[in-house]
Amino acid sequence: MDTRSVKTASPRDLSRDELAASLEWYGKMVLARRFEDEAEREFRRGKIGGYLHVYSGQEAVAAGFLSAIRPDDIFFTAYRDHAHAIFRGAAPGAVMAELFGKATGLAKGKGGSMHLFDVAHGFYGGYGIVGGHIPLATGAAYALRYQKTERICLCFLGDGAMNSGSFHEPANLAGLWGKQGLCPIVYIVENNQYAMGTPVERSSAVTNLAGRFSTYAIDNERADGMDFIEVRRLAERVVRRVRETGGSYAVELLTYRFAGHGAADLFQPYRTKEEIAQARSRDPITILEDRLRAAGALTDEQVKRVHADAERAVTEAVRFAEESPPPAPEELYKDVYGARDEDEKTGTRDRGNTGTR
Ligand SMILES: Cc1ncc(C[n+]2csc(CCOP(=O)(O)OP(=O)(O)O)c2C)c(N)n1
Ligand SMILES: [Mg+2]
Repeated sequence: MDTRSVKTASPRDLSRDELAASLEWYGKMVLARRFEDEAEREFRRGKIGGYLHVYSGQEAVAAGFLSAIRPDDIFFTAYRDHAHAIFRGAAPGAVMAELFGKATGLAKGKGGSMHLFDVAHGFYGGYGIVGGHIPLATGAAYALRYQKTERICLCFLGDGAMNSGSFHEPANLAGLWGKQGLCPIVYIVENNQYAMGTPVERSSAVTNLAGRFSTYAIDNERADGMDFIEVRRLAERVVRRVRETGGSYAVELLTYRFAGHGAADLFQPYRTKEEIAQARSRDPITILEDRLRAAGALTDEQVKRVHADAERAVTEAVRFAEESPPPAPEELYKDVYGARDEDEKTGTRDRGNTGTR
C-alpha cells in the first residue's frame, strides 16, 4: 500500500476522548521529534558515544499504540527506542543522560541509546541485536497469562527483523499458544521500507509483511502508520481483542524514517532526495496538527506553546545530562551476568573469571 494515497478522515468524527488524547499526544510527538534532533546534534558534538538511531517520521506508530494500552501493560522494542521511552513517561533528562552514558540515565549510563530500560513504566527495552527481543517479548506475553493477569504485551519490530531466525520461532509459538488463549501479544511491524540501506523488496520475496504472520495462524492486518488518530483507533480495537482472547495478533504499519538509518548514515545513497521529500509531505506531526486545527481544537498560539515547551524540556534534558556524573567505577560489575555475589558487595572481581553463570 502506498501511504501517500491514504485519505485522512473528516475531523468532525473525533470523539471528545479522542480530542483530549490527540492534544496530549501531539505535545508528546513534538517533544520526541525535538529530542531526536537534539540527540543527533549532541552526537556530532561528541557528547554521545556508541551509536544513535532516531525515530523521526515514525512517531504516530508508537504514539498510537502506547496511547491505547493500560499503565500495567508492557512492551519491547529494538534500538530505535528514545521516543518509546519518552512516550511512556520516562523523563527526557534520564533518556538524554543515558545517551551521554551518565549515572542518572535510564539504564544507569550502562546501556546507551540502544538499551533503554524502564520497568517502572512497563518498558522492557531497547535491544541492539536485530530480532533479539522478539523471543523475549513472546515469552513475557506467555508469562502474563500464565500468571493469570489480564495484562498484554506489545512487541515493536522492524521490517528487517522479520527476516531473522529469531522472528520465526517465537511467531510459531505465539500462533500455537495464542490459539489456547495463552499469548496476549501484538506484534507491531514498523515497516519504514528499509533495513539499513536495503529496501523491503530486496530482502523479502513476500512484501505483504502482515500476511506473513498467517503462516503461523496469527491474524493480521496492514494499515497506514502516519496518522496518529487512525493508528490509535486500530490499536484500541486490537488491544481489546488481545486482552479479551489471550490470542496473538499482528499489524504492519506503513511508515518512513526521515533521517538516516543511524547517525553515521549521512549520505543515504540507497534512496533519492525526492523520495524523502515526498514522504515528508505526510509528516505524522503535521497530519495530527492539521486534524486538530480542522476540529477547532488547536490554535496558532497553542502550537507555538507546544513547541516552546518541547524546546525548554530538551534544553533542560541536555543540561541535566551534561551535569550528571559518569557511573562510579564500582558500578562496572553490577547488573552484569557473571559477577559473583561477594564481588558485588566489594565492587571487585577476578578478571580471569569472565564466564557467565
Ligand atoms: C543480528 C543482527 N544482524 C545485523 C545487525 C545490523 N543491523 C542493525 S540495524 C539493521 C537493520 C534492521 O532493520 P529494521 O528491522 O527494518 O529496523 P529499522 O532500522 O528500519 O528501524 C541491521 C541489519 C544487527 N544489529 N543485529
Ligand atoms: Mg526498517
